[in-house]
Amino acid sequence: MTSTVFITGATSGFGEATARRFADAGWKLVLTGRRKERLDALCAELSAKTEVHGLVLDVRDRKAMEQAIATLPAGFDKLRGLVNNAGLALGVDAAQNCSLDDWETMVDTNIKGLMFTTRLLLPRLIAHGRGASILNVGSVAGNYPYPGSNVYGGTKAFVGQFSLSLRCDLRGTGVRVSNIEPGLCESEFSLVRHGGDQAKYDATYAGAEPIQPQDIAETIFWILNQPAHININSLELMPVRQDFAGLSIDRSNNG
Ligand code: NDP
Ligand code: 8X3
Repeated sequence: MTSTVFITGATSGFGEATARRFADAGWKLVLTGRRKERLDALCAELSAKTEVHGLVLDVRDRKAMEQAIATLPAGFDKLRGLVNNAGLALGVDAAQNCSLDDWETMVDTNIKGLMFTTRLLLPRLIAHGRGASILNVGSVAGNYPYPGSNVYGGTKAFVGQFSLSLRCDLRGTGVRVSNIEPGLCESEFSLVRHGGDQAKYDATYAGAEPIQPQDIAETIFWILNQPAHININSLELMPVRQDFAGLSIDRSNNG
């Protein structure tokens, strides 16, 4: 039986690279994203290699998610992989200056979207059973605080704890759960975070030798292809040039 993987946020960055990696290996794909033109183009390209089903979907839209997943075509009823990748950060301002709308968007996408996708697809992963995997995309921001990580970091801490809890609930089903926690990676993530500001994007990556989406795709592919008796619980990866800022001290006498 051909393996199938469902990837959210396949229209750029990690999701797109991961779709290409699995297509090269002959897996069937269900790919999602909001940008229809990009999704259509990717599906058309990869359909030369494998069977691809594209879903133009906003992961925040619970009703649309329910409808789309309930009506997946025959042949996609058993999933070997779910890659919960769709997500975003908005801004790097201190909490006291942040937009509440931005915070809500991050919670709705990174927490609720991941929650909807997981719950709706669990029956198909359990139907596959032994060897199936849920791969959640967390972040180092869920493990270490830094100025401006506030709600984004909080959403990724949720991803880590939810992943561990899911493992307990899935005991006996054979379904595995992994959380990857990347540090600085070069993708549109930083354009989105900085409101499309190309100069800020360039400054983020200058001299940093960031991880590339293909590196993440390779990591995800490796995790999903571990022997069925092994669960990679979490995997944290950073560029060599990124490390830990250390504990800071305010000596301004202002607070
Ligand atoms: P990109 O911005 O390149 O990709 C994000 C993807 O998520 C896009 O395909 C986008 O598609 C999709 N997406 C965003 N919002 C929604 C939504 N509401 N509904 C459906 N799809 C959505 O960033 P990355 O590839 O870098 O990010 C992927 C994941 O990796 C995110 O969860 C991010 O938090 C995480 N991450 C990124 C790091 C980095 O440094 N780049 C490091 C650690 C983790 P569309 O806009 O078409 O909907
Ligand atoms: C994104 C990685 O280091 O920008 O999740 O927080 S970082």
